[in-house]
Amino acid sequence: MPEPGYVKQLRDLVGPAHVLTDEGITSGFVSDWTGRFVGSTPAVVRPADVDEVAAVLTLCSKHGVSVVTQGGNTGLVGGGVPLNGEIVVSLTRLTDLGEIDRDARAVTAGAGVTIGALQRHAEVAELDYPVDLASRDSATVGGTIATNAGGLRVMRFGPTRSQVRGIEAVLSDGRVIRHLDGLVKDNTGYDLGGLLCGSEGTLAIITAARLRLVPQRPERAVALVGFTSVRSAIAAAGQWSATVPDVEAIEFITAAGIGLLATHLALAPPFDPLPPAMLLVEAAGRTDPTAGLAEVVTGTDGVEDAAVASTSLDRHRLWRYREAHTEAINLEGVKTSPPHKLDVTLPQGELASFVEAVPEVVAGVAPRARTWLFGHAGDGNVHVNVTGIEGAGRSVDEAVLGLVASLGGSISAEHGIGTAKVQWLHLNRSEAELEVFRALRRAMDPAGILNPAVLVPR
Ligand code: 2HG
Ligand code: ZN
Repeated sequence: MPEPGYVKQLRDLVGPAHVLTDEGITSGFVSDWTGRFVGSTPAVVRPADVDEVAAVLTLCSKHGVSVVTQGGNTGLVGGGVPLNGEIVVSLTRLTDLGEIDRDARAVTAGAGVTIGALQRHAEVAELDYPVDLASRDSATVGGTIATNAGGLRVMRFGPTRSQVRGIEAVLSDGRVIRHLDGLVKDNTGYDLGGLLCGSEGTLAIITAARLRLVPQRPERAVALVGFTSVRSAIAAAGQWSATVPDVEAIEFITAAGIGLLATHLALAPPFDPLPPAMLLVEAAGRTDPTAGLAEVVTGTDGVEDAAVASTSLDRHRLWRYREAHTEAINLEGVKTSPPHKLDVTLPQGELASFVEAVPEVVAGVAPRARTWLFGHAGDGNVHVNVTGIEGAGRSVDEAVLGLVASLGGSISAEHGIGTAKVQWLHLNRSEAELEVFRALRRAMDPAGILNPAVLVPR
């Protein structure tokens, strides 16, 4: 295919080295990590700063060229890859990290800064960026804001939206909106930073943010606790969110998931015999939480076995049982077909029934599929991963997400809608709400070039 004329202009704007067109090089930008979403692009553009992002968007608006914005490309719902031949605007060069304001406990970070780099930067000032997730060393500030990422500590600190105190972003016509003072109290009209959280690249390109930091909690303890049943594990998660002192994560895993870790990653199971369901709970504070955590665990109904860790090495060893799930499921997907990932939230009172029901619901429409369940039990978020789906993807999504909605849950707890769940958004959002979404898109992106296929497609 001949190169479109605007590609040369893009080279003039950001420098030839930062417009990638060779398929061997762009291949890493056109598909997602699971291999489920694969697109193509005439060019991957890598601007260096907000001014270059503005120049790129001005040009793309003028030519009606659609763009997909990409951070660390760790998204799981097909929202960050060019499925319709869009240009990819990759923000990984926007890595400025400002000085930490210790009094205000805040910092300004470029969109391309990884969550891991931000955490390490905060650590020097004895602070912490409270959003944490397994993909911390690839996921970026911009991407996690655009998807309002949740992760492992939402129950204590809230999702990304709760950390954003100010935003800098570029509208599709190249105008820059910048509100980075980061005052804790600031009622000067619409909260544009809040609006961009979860906007999935459809309203503007986020280039930097003022982010809240929290004091470090240097004393930590982790327990991996086996339960006699899924129901008792989930009941305990509900209780522990109120009773474990300084609790910051309660994660749910199953015996089947542990089996998968053994098969694909040679990870030895933590218990023998293996209980059907397990919770991994972490508490962290200024004083050692180990005794308080152990006391609550010991007094909980349905506990079959437990391992408690205080040293960093042992805590990481226990966390691996939870964090390695995504990797092991991906390897299973390579054998069968890429997993469908349905990140859903249920009201706490419905969580156990949902977890018990969902494998059968999947089997009803895809008999050869396997359902893997794990997630953030402390905030009601289960990750339903389905492998071996063989052409039944739509029926599986419909059955699982329909069940979620019927129980009063959300079809996306933290990954977003992307392109994968567009047709199911009506399960959670009324026509009036969707019309407001469309109106916002028209107002902020009149040219209709920003992630056109995502959320509420143009
Ligand atoms: C996690 O909680 C991520 O580890 C990924 O949200 C979940 O792989 C998944 O489905
Ligand atoms: Zn998650």
